Amino acid sequence: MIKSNLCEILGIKYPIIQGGMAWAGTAELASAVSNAGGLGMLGAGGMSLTQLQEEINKTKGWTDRPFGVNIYYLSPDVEGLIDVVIKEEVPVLTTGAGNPGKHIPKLRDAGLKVLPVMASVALAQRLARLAVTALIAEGMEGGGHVGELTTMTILPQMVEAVKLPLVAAGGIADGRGLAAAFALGAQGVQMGTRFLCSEECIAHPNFKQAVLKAKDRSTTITARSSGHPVRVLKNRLSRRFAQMEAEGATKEELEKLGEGALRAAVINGDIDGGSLMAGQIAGLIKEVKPVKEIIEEITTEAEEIMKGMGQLVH
Ligand code: TUI
Repeated sequence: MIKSNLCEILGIKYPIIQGGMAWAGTAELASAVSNAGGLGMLGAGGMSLTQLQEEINKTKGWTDRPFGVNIYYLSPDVEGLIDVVIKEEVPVLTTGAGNPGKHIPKLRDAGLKVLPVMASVALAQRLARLAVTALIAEGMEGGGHVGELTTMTILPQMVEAVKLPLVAAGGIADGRGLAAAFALGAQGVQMGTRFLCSEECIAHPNFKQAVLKAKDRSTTITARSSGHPVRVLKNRLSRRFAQMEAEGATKEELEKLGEGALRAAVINGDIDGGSLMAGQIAGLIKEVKPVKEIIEEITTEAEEIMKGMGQLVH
């Protein structure tokens, strides 16, 4: 059985965290992941305070295991969302697309375990000094908001730079990815795209089918020039982004083009005009499966790979 320090720290069976996907990371998915032994996450990006409250209530009703909330730092009311998380005594918080530094003391005082998602070493070092629980190192293979480094390069550099448990994210969807993450020095993984294609995820079937149909080169990065690059499956919207950027569109014009597009993809299944956020590993995902099967297959496969690797040592 695969186990690591991360399991002890978070009180989970398997060292697998579900990416806190906006719109797709609802109570249905988060509770399924937690019930299957991973750490389920509610993606608060796009949620109002009341919606987050409702999703927390539902998750608590559907699982007795630990779960967390992901706060997207470009959300309009980050403070309000954090206050809901603290009031509800949610055990774990992850952050994305920004520097959570100013909130760390308050979150730690409230007893929360905080795992910021980081895409570069410098900010990770600053946060490590504020005594966060662990760091999630995310490579640009991942879906949605991304940095510039790959998982293969950011992980060992972060291992050298901080003395904290690390979680690998970006480009991981099977046991090979989990084993590779351990080899690079991580204590576990975070996966988004793989869980998007689970039975329990409420994402529209059109979106899931688009991921299943994806090949290795089916994703692209949009809106790089806005300062908020986002990895998506190529479609009409991504081509429109590329065209507008080539024509020198402003940050505001690009932001306007992206408004409501993630909701359109996840909820309405608009595969032409929606923002189909997904990682480069989409090409490996061939089937929508129950969360429990996904987790058990990945951990069993990683275990076999890691045992097999011993045979290479002479
Ligand atoms: O957050 C993510 N991925 C996301 S969030 C998201 S929601 C969304 N909705 C509409 C439009 C766009 C996105 C979809 N995907 N990943 C974690 C992550 N964080 N990747 C990179 C970073 C990051 C970037 C900059 C972390 C910190 C940071 O700091 C900048 C600073 O303030 O110094």
